Amino acid sequence: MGETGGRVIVSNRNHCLVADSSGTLHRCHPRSRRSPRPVCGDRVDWCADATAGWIDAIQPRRNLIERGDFRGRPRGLAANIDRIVVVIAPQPAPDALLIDRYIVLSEALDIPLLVWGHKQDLAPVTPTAAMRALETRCERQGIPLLMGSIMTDNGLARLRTATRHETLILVGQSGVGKSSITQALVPTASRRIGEISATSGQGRHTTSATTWFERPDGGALIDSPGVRTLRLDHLTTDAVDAAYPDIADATRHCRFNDCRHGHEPDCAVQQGLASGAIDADQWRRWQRLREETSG
Ligand SMILES: Nc1nc2c(ncn2[C@@H]2O[C@H](COP(=O)(O)OP(=O)(O)OP(=O)(O)O)[C@@H](O)[C@H]2O)c(=O)[nH]1
Ligand SMILES: [Mg+2]
Ligand SMILES: [Zn+2]
Repeated sequence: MGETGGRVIVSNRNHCLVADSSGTLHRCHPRSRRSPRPVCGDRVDWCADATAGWIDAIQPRRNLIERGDFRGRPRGLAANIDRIVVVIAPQPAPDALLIDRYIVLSEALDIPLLVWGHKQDLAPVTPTAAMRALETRCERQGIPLLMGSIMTDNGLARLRTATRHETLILVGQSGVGKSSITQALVPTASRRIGEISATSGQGRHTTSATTWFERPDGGALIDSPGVRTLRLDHLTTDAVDAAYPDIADATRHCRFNDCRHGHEPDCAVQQGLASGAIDADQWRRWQRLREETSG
């Protein structure tokens, strides 16, 4: 029996779990070793008998989020996403370079991004300098930056409203609260995780697999495992420039086309750094990500 329109909700190395139209999970395998590997969020044609299931085809993707593996080769993480939600918290402290990596990814794929400042019950009364820099950055680049927590009533209401009917992927460091947010936005999530464990034979505490959940008010939410970094070797320097519009703009106003922005005369970047128009930390991160993506 063949079916269309299944949703891949988890994809492992050798199999994936497909939710059929009624939400029931089926463990499915690719037809062969060379078949393209489905990722979380894929729509697939699939079939199953009493003992096993197979993926016949992956339906065309609207987009595909990839990150570099340990050698920098792109690996699929999730597909068909409306918005990347970068979750940060006072604890563990935000990593500005990691946030920038997600901004670059969002520019490269043209997927809107939102920064969610979580665990506000733990936030200091006076925002840290890093937090203020992020606020300025988001404001200048039109990136929504919202805050809340699961400890306060309606703490996630702004996130829910700002992303109504969208398919979100929650990303960020381990322990910032992605799974807690998932649980708050999708009350059936823990039951679902139980079903996934039963079907795939794995238990879990911290999130170990990128997982799709239907949101009760429409749209979907993908919870992903926490990361330390996000390799972007497979992207181009254009995506980095798009994520740092102020710096990219300055580099176009240097006197020399091949300016290396060091000690050259009339370097617009050095002038911007001297006047404070360009943030020195941001400049170092731009250099680092340009280097990584130009190889
Ligand atoms: N104070 C406070 N703690 C929170 C809040 N939200 C979550 N936590 C706690 O933060 C810890 C980590 O939460 P998780 O949701 O597991 O974090 P995660 O981002 O899914 O972590 P990984 O799966 O490892 O990536 C847990 O102990 C939560 O109870 C919050 O709003 N305020
Ligand atoms: Mg988690
Ligand atoms: Zn220059």
